[in-house]
Amino acid sequence: MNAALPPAVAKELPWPADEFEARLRARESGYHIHHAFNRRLNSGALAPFQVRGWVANRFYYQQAIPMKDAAVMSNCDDRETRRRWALRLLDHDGHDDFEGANAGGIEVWTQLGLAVGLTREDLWSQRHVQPGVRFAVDAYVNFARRSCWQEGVISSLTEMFAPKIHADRLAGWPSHYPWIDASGLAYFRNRIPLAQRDVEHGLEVAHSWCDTRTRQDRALAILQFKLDVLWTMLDAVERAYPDDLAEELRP
Ligand code: AHQ
Repeated sequence: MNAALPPAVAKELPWPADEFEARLRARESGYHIHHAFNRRLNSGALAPFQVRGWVANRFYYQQAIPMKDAAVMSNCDDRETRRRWALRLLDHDGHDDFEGANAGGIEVWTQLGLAVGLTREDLWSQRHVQPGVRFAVDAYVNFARRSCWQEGVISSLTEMFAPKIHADRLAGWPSHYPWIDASGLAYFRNRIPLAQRDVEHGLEVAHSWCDTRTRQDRALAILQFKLDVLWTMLDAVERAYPDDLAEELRP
């Protein structure tokens, strides 16, 4: 706080960049890595049907990401930003021959689905998607459609916290879930460097856009909205797949 200015003026000044970023990063405490369902998932406490339920529901999020990113692009009048942002769509939808390393993250997530015992149709039919997951993901896509591109970019900054959650899966799943073929974990391995690249771009935009305290506060509110999207998804998945779910209802 700037002591030389009257409090009413000082509290309207933007925080210095490092303090603003520290406040963004402090929201990690609300990241879905701390959700009870994720803690059970990454500690090996879940049964195969519960892992399958999570994979099938997260597929709905993954397949929505390119539509969210296209919405951000559609609002963006800056070619330099579009050139960088376009990489995100290719990362998920694939490019060139769409084979192997060019297949894209949605296809690699499909491989995770097959590795946990789901069929391609289980995923692409969306038959396992829970209402709460659908509503949370759709809220994210619609946010990107109706927001300025800068706020759309800021909403992706939950990925500041993603490398840790991917690393937890890579470290724990092979021993916790030996029934899952290790090749199915490729998505998590692939995503870590991409998340780091994307966060670098997202923070550049956040710092240049948030040149007032009002915009900095707005950025924190947007990040909280996206944290709530991810948290709500796990609430819905946790509720859908209790330990005592009847056998015939298990994915
Ligand atoms: O696999 C994930 C991914 O492709 C993205 C894109 C990014 C965005 O644009 O909002 N966020 C994101 C995330 C992915 N995986 C999540 C996970 O827990 O595996 C984390 C999620 C995120 O932190 O926003």
